[in-house]
Amino acid sequence: MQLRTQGAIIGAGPAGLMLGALLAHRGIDSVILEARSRDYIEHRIRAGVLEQGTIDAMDEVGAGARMHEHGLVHDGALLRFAGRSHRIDFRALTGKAVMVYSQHELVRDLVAHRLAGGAPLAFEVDDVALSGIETARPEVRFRRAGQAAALGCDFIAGCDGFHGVARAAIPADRLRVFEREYPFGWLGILADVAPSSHELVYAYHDRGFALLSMRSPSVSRLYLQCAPDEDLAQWSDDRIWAELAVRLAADGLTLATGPIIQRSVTPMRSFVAEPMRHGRLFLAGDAAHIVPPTGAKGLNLAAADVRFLAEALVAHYKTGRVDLMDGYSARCLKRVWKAQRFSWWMTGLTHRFPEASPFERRAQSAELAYLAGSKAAQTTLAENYVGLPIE
Ligand code: FAS
Ligand code: PHB
Repeated sequence: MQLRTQGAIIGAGPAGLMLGALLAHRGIDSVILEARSRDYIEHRIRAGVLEQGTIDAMDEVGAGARMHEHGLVHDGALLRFAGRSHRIDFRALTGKAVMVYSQHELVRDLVAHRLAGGAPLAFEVDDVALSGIETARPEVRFRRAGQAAALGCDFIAGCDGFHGVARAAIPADRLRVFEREYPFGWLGILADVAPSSHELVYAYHDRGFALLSMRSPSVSRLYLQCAPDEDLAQWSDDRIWAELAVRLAADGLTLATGPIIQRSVTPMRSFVAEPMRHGRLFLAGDAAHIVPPTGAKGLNLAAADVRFLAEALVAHYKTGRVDLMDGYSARCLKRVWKAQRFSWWMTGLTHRFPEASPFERRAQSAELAYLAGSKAAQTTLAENYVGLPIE
């Protein structure tokens, strides 16, 4: 079956869905091809913090109603170490806030918005293959329900995440990869219990990092630093709660516990593939970069990429301009590398590195203490956390 569209989008995660919505909003048609089922992507628990730019994009396309209804606006977060909490007041330091709203809810909103608008979104496709990306007539071949199809298009957006196929379509000698593996991962849980703090708590402890986050006033999301290949079978509910209680202990906090309804281990890496464009193929989101989730940047970087890409494609179709397309990769990478630096710094500040020397441990403690007492240091953290201005 031969199909035709202006933009072929591979992947229905936040990047692909938001790109499709931004393009549709400006009258440009696209087809989104997703490997998984609708149910799977709408229940995949991942990120939880939205920057204002991501919120604005949801509002721009008209998919923000549920986000504003259920999202939790947070004016600050707590940094906890040596048994004490220190509040970083985002609103006072930057005039901005963030919103806690689960990625899978944002995906659900964008899927509903896409389907309501009648734009094509194909689930459970497989054997996706790109061709002609160095020509003016690129093509995406795929199979769905046993039927082979070919989608002719003007452009392909590789929004298929770190393990997708789009990045691999760029010749290896044209791609430069930068990466760092961390000697730990995060054991994450979703628990049916009210959060023990109204704001996120990032905790450094000699036993390792812990994060208290949330999804609603009655559902908590918590993480603890673990080995990158941690065996979840070794972690009973009681053991998880006991370890979180030790690492998050401070100021007499009592950690409320409850039924754990989801658990996973996420390895930690920093990764950037340059450039983010090759011919008619544009990479966006995790297909091009991965950050350690400590800075809550992954989802928000994906949103920024596709806002830039949508702007470039709209300018091309409406005015014939190609400069924004030609400048897409450089513009994204400026933001990506600042987010990489912040995420790497935030991870280094709050995690226990097994190979750290006694000197490095003292220096880490001193940096935490300096941050606790310095408005300038807290402003630096806050302006990166709430999201740097779009350039
Ligand atoms: P995604 O990976 O979300 O979406 C890619 C989509 O492409 C998927 O739906 C996939 O099924 C599809 N796909 C893949 N290959 C395909 C193919 N060949 N054909 C068609 N479709 C294909 N970020 C945070 O900020 N905070 C967090 O706590 C956090 N936790 C995370 C936990 C995990 C386990 C992972 C993997 C990531 C986490 N992230 C977190 C980062 C995450 O939120 C990403 O930044 C975000 O999902 C990026 O969105 P996309 O670029 O759309 O990629
Ligand atoms: C989350 O709520 O899942 C979350 C929040 C902040 C982070 C990472 C994850 O830095």
